[in-house]
Amino acid sequence: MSGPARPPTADRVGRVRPLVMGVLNVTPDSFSDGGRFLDPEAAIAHGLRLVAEGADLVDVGGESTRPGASPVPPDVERDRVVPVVEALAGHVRVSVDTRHREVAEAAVDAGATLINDVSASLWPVASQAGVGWVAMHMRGAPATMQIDPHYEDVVAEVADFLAGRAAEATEGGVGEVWIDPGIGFGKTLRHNLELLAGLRSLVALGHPVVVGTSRKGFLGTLLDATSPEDRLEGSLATAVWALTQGARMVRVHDVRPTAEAVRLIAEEVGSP
Ligand code: HH2
Repeated sequence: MSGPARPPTADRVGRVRPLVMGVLNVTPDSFSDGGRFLDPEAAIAHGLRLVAEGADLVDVGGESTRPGASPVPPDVERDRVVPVVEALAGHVRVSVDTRHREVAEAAVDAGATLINDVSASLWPVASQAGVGWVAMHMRGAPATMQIDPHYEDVVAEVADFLAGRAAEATEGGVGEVWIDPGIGFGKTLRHNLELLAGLRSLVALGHPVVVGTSRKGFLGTLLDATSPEDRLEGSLATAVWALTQGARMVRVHDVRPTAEAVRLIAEEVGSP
């Protein structure tokens, strides 16, 4: 069983419009929406709301990967995501946000057609199932990744890592490979900014780039916004920045304003 894979939407001059991936965390502890959608009915209702607001994909996750988060046993994670994926897959393209093979496999069986993989290791599952794969860069593991991350040249190191994983996956038969710099995953504020400034180096690798800055802590630091809900302006500004640098998809909590901003820059400002 697989969900309807929406074809890329071309704008009126025939270019492919960037995509908006809506975040749906079926967890008690995600940094922004944790605890709000642990009940499957609430999660499904929110997923449908994201679709109505303009999400091209809904990204369903059952384990928080925020800095310091404790790992979740894969069977618990699987039981959280599967009913939600199953219910949403008939309405929208669904991705599963996981670093566990068994969860990815179960979600694909339930209708997910994209594996959003913060461990950048699950391409064999995508290859086997004939679905897409997102390789995200993370330094270390969520529990410890923010303890003094260090790079000589963060943009070059992240680009090298993603190029390697994407090449492996492509050779391994994955037809749709996305790459993601993993904003906030084992990175300081400066690393995050350098990656955003250097996004074109990732775009130049030739794989579609997805970027997730939505409501993240570095925006709180920069804009003095303690609560994740107060980071909309920073989330929108960085999403638009990423798209103007060539990213093809943004992963966001605030779907309606982002979808409006995307439409505005892709269809109006970008093609007068
Ligand atoms: N960020 C988060 C989770 N998954 N996947 C990709 N591809 N890119 C990202 O930047 C990314 C991601 C973290 O955000 P969130 O899911 O809202 O929080 P939590 O990990 O606490 O559930």
